[in-house]
Amino acid sequence: MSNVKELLKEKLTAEHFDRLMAVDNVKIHKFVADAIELTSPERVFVCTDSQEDVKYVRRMAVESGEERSLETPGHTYHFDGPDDQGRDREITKYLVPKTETLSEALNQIEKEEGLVEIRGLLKDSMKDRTMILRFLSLGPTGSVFSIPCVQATDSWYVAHSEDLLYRSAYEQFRKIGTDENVFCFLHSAGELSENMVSVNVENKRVYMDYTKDTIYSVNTQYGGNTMGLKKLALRLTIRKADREGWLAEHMFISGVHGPAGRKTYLAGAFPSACGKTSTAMLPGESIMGDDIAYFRKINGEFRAVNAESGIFGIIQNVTAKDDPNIWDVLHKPGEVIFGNILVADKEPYWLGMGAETPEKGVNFSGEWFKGKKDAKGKDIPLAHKNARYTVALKALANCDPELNSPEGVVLGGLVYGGRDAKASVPVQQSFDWAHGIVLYGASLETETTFAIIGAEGVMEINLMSIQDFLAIPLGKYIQNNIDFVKGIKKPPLVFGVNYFLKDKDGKFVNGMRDKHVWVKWMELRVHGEAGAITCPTGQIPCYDDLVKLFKQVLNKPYTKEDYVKQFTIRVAENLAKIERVIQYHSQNVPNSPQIVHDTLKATRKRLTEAGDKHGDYISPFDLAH
Ligand code: GTP
Ligand code: SPV
Ligand code: MN
Repeated sequence: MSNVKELLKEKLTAEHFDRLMAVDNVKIHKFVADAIELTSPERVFVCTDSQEDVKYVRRMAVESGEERSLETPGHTYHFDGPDDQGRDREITKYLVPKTETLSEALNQIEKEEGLVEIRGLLKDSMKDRTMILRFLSLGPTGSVFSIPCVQATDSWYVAHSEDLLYRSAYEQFRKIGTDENVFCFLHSAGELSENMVSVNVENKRVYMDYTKDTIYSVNTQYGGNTMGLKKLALRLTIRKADREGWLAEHMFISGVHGPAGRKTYLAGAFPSACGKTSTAMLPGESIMGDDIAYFRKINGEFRAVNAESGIFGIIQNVTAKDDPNIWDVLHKPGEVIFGNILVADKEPYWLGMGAETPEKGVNFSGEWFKGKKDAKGKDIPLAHKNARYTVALKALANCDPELNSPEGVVLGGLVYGGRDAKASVPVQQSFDWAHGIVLYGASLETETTFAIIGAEGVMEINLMSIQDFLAIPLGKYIQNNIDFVKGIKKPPLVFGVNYFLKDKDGKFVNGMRDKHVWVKWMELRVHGEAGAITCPTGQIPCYDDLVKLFKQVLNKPYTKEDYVKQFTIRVAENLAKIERVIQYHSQNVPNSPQIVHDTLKATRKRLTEAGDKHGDYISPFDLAH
């Protein structure tokens, strides 16, 4: 590029050129000039933090046809194409320079080859369209946690969603240094159909140039593939956190209320569609975040912020009874974007909403009617399982007041959980920090879900629920977690949960709301106010405490039969799982820390010994003495 400023001056109107120049940063100017040269937009809209600009983006999302209005004021809906309904692992790749190697477990392509490919796909992609430029912050603005990000996109829907999900930071950008590094995201939805969905699905690509902290995304609209600040940024952030000595995690943060007005913050990692939002959304507790958390050590404390400020949440099974907080937001005037739901008479419907649903309407497949089949002859459901809603956290009555606090909150506990039908008990606490990181985090085994394109229900190891986003050696990442609490006065306790344990007949052993009891138990444990029974994989709750908590939290009786069914240690299933984890680490994590191997072997020994003594299924009552 000959002269960046000249090119920008030529392509932008005077007003928007001035807006961009007010952000005096070399990387941004170069990125925008290159993006314009590559994609050839008709015009460039530099979005500031002003209400006027934000309203304009919102209006254009509807005028462009990417979103349509629903009956309730402020509510809109958007569809992604039938093959664009979730994150797509296969087409998401790291651009790796010839001189470097990246863990084989990570999807990658040689950098020059990948750049040629994706830049070829982006060439002239914005002809006749507007390039929207947004300046946003990951983490609260004006904080040690903040990461400045620039999004360039031709999708008003993406720009609008990011307004609900992230902190607008144009004013912050005006203060950054000319050489400061920022994350840059370039997205084009590519060619669109009459229904305004990306049509070039075979050319869908998300390529990540971590050497430049720049990510390209094309021929897709689904949020997880397009909104730079969501999972695209997380890959870059994990590398940055690794360099700088902090942690970026796929975790919710929630303020759990304890006795006498006490509030204890918990953070938790679950793979996609395995329980983060549902846990963070528990009625009566306060929600600080539901997907991405950053942790730093500040003055010997373990402090956490939410990278985001909104929710892109799964709407399937959201009911008035189980999820009153979000139900309320989804039914009253205010800004909500529904994605991939069913619309009939300008009202939204979804799977498992606990209400009657219409026989026909419009969904991601176009006009829909009950019994409609796809090209392969499979029934098309009324809405996609991965249908989602997008709202700002501040729209929720129970949004945590510390959401934008620059120093974040002190964490009392960490939780790991996956979809494990067979082995893990519903809730347990580790013996210590490293034990929990290894046995509940680095050993997390889970079923694949509808949030990711591909087969559902396949068991896989998903380290700390973050494996899709890890761009550093897996063993290094585990070690960083283990080391993180050095110098922390009161490290968080570590818990493992499993909301998806099933009985012999394939039925879940717990109800949807039981998790509320588990988090209340954790809250008490953090303050030493509940007992526990030692079992081979950790410490489980005592029956009497659960009786009290079920009564207090859910006003439900809790029988000894419930307890035995849920907390019986399934020795053979746990041993089989440990074997798979041991094998996984020895095959796929060449630099897995020694403590991982030691902890897994010690667990195997504990399980074997307990099995020899008590048999294959150990009632928790047998462990109590
Ligand atoms: P991402 O946004 O993809 O990262 O997912 P998430 O971890 O936030 O998942 P979420 O909490 O939205 O839960 C996903 C699915 O799990 C929903 O379809 C819920 O209905 C289901 N689910 C949540 N909790 C439970 C539970 O306790 N039991 C059962 N059986 N299903 C649950
Ligand atoms: C996930 O898949 O973990 C999500 C949704 O939170 S996405 O935006 O697709 O990443
Ligand atoms: Mn997620």
